[in-house]
Amino acid sequence: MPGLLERYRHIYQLDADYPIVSLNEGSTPLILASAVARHIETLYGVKDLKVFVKFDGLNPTGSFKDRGMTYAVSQAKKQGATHIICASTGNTSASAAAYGARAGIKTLIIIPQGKIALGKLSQAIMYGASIVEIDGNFDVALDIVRELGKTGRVTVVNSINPYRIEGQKSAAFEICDELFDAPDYHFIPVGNAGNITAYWAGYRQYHDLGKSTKRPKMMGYEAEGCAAIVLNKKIENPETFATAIRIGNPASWQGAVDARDESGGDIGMVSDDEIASAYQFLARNEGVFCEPASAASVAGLFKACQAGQVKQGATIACTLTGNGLKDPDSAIRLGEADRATLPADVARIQAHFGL
Ligand code: AN7
Repeated sequence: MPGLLERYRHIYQLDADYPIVSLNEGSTPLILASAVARHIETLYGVKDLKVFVKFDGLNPTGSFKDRGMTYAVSQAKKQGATHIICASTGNTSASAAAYGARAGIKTLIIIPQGKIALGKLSQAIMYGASIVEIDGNFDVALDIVRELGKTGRVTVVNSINPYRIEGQKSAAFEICDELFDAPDYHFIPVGNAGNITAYWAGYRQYHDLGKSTKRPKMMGYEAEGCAAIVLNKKIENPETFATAIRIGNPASWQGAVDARDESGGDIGMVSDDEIASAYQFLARNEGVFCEPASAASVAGLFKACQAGQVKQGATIACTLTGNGLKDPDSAIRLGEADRATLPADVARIQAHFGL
């Protein structure tokens, strides 16, 4: 498959000479999650759900950020930018650095020190970005990026750049194309709230174009320790082990509220324990290894079913925003490891496995 700007060129209406910077992002699998549906029926009695996970962790840099970055960096290139800059909890910086490298544009990154999953940091290093770690959280880093953007010498590629949201809409197009209609509910993690804003714009646009008969209820989930939108106040010291969504003052706050209200959906919060348990459930029962923040969507689905918010027989899409390999530390810390160290001896190993 070509990248998403090529795939949806008719919607993005790009000129023939538009300089697309692509790593063939998008077209990620929409995987039927029948173990999730069975679990919900057993625990909460909601029957006949068709649950799909949109595994955006299978993008070129391992997260959904590539969908927006292909467009933001293409546009930066078109405008002759020499530098792009972003604040990040990790995935945006990995993606920006990759597309920057591909475009021949220098990438500058500001990240909270010690709060970036190892895989993401390794990506930014390998792609050759210039990295500054600060003694401050993502929200502080984004404020600094906004200030540096005002110099006019760098192009900001955080989701305050409208091309990011435009590119990320494509995930909603793909889901509708594959299901031949929109789902009834869409569950998604919420950090800076760009992605929920983008999906809602995508679902609206497809509906307006007559490509779907309905629009889903948008169900967004923040981590409990940084639930700014749910609590309707900025969180000064956001905390969660799902570092990707460790954000206390979401830039697209209003977009998330509009998505919720216009779709008749909800923004809720899930605890670190609920996130960790969905994270494990997906790996052990579906064979899908996403990163912790991504599992907030499925944790939210469990919670909404328990609360009676989901109708029997519904079609449900859950975005899994990032790849589990991004954060090996969390996997090794939280996975229920069945591990042993034994001598290299057939009999001993046979006995250990009970064969
Ligand atoms: C895996 O990389 O904000 O609500 O700087 O990496 O659109 O912010 C990451 C966010 C969910 C939240 N899941 O999406 C960044 C950054 C994963 C993420 C989110 C992020 P938004």
